[in-house]
Amino acid sequence: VEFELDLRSAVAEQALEVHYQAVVAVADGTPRGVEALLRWIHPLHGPVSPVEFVPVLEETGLVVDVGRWVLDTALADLSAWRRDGVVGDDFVLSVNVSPRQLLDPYFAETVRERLQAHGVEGRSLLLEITESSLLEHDERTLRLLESLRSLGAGLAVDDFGTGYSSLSYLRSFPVTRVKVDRSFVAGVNHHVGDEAVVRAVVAVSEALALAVTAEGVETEDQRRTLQELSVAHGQGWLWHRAQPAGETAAYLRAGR
Ligand code: G
Ligand code: G
Ligand code: MN
Ligand code: NA
Repeated sequence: VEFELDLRSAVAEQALEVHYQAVVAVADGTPRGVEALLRWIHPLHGPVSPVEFVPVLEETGLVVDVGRWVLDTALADLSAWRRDGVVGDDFVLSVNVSPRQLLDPYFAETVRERLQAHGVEGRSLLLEITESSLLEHDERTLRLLESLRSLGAGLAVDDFGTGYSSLSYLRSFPVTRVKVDRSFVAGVNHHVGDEAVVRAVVAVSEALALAVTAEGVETEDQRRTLQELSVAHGQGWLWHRAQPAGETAAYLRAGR
């Protein structure tokens, strides 16, 4: 309860921050985009992981307002980077969307309106949804995802492979990208099963014309294997840890 109160005041006092992790070409490390990641710097406890507080945002419904703020902040940063020549027109901003946000009847309208306000085309935005969002799939979710697609936005399934019935979701929902969960990337050179999963995800994605991003790439060995497996995009500490907008801009500039 105290945690929840702290979180409520953090939201009220704008103590949350949006940091960014680069998404790069696996082949040569060229930045292709960033993922916006929420951070909470607690006045006493220091940085608190979103793994701990995003569920609380979800339960309290705060995630709807916070999510809107993340989207707005990230689009403002993208727009500034474009203006300053830090990134080109084909650079893509990824924003995480929680299951609760997909139940917000104004979500698609918010996205449309925020894109317009910042002068960003839909195709420059990738919305990351979890498998569990699709688990609660119904006609309404499907229509929402279709309206997001009609804005031009991409849709990625986050943490892919950690849920279940994943393959049928890829066919039933209008997703454009799959993010291979970092647990598979971690073992890709040492566990035959992990390599097989990545290989299978790439094969299915090719068949369904979906793009693939590998998460949690930490070593050159992993990078090389992912390149051999034809994974085009990657994220991870090998290239870049999430940082505030200013530091991220410097990274992006240097990597062009
Ligand atoms: O950076 P990492 O520890 O930073 O993120 C942990 C988890 O928190 C990830 O699964 C990520 O999807 C989630 N997360 C980070 N930022 C956001 C956000 O803005 N909205 C939602 N819904 N989840 C987020
Ligand atoms: O949305 P999502 O679950 O994908 O958020 C990304 C999470 O993965 C964040 O918690 C982020 O800090 C974390 N992360 C990003 N790169 C790496 C990495 O190379 N290794 C590990 N262990 N975690 C990472
Ligand atoms: Mn994500
Ligand atoms: Na993920």
